[in-house]
Amino acid sequence: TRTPVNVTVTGAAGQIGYALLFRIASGHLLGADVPVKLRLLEIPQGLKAAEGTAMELDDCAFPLLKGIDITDDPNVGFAGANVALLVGARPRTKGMERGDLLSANGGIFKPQGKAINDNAADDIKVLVVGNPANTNALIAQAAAPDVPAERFTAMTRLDHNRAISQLAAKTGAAVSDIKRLTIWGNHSATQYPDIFHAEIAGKNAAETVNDEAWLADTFIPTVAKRGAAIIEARGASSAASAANAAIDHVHTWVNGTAEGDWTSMGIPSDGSYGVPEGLISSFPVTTKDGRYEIVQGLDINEFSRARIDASVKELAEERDAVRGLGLI
Ligand code: NAX
Repeated sequence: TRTPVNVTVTGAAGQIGYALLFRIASGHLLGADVPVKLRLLEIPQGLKAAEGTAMELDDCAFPLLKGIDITDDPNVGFAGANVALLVGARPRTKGMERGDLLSANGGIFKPQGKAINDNAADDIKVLVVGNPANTNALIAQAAAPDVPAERFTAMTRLDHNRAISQLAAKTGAAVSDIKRLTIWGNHSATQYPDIFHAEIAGKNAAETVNDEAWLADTFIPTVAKRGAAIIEARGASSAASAANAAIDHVHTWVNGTAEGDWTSMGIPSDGSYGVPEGLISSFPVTTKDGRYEIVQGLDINEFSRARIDASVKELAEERDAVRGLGLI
């Protein structure tokens, strides 16, 4: 029998946590044959609700779930962790400036990065979901000098999935026929969903759509502002779809992309496509054997270049701001 994989989830008592934990425990994160141990990391006020969720997890009698620990101590929460999903974050509240937001999250992600550095397993893989996800990932990574930098990733898979769904709706294609879509840049309103290399049932997506006005004025803003539209409709931010994207991100990272396809992940740049080295930016990646590689050699047209550059500029500004605050 296989040794269970230790999966740590922060913000476990939150709404994404509630949508995420049951799918991890039922085998959707790593595979239907992979036993898991869950570690739920919360702040003290969240512990009781996390215990309630753990009771419900028990009540599912999931065959793959080999244990649940609950803690408010990051050193305990990340001890022996193979996979860490950093979901808990400090949301922007009314009147909060960007600097306040970045420093509040620095107060979470810097100590968590250090706790990962000091306690996690050697093969640790980290996904940051909590916003601002890319820069929070950068802060955690900087606090974990002994962990290879490429193990720190940020979630743009929800944006990726949203873009596939919008493109399918526009063209009448099945979502499963859409391949090679890319989200570039920051998980923010500046993100750039790129269909110039995407394929719909083997045909180029941009040529199939053949409508640059739709692309610029409908598709891109709909994908970028989808989070706000969900809040408007649901009265609460995306939770099940965000949890689903976190499952997809890690599952793809661990189990590989399909032949001929790729996915989008926020990862430390190696300088590819003119994105300054070290920024955690979304790229097209293929994955295999638990590793990812940036898809190389794509032609970037002027339309795409301007939008990638704008999002990357925002990432550089966030990095400079957290550097100024002494967080990296
Ligand atoms: P909730 O407010 O429902 O839950 C957050 C939980 O985190 C709370 O239970 C809180 O007690 C806990 N928490 C706070 N600080 C913590 C710490 N230091 N250690 C451990 N736990 C801590 O938020 P939810 O809707 O679950 O969203 C979580 C995060 O995901 C937010 O930052 C949100 O902005 C972000 N999102 C990111 C998305 C992405 O695509 N990257 C999309 C969905 C979501 O908006």
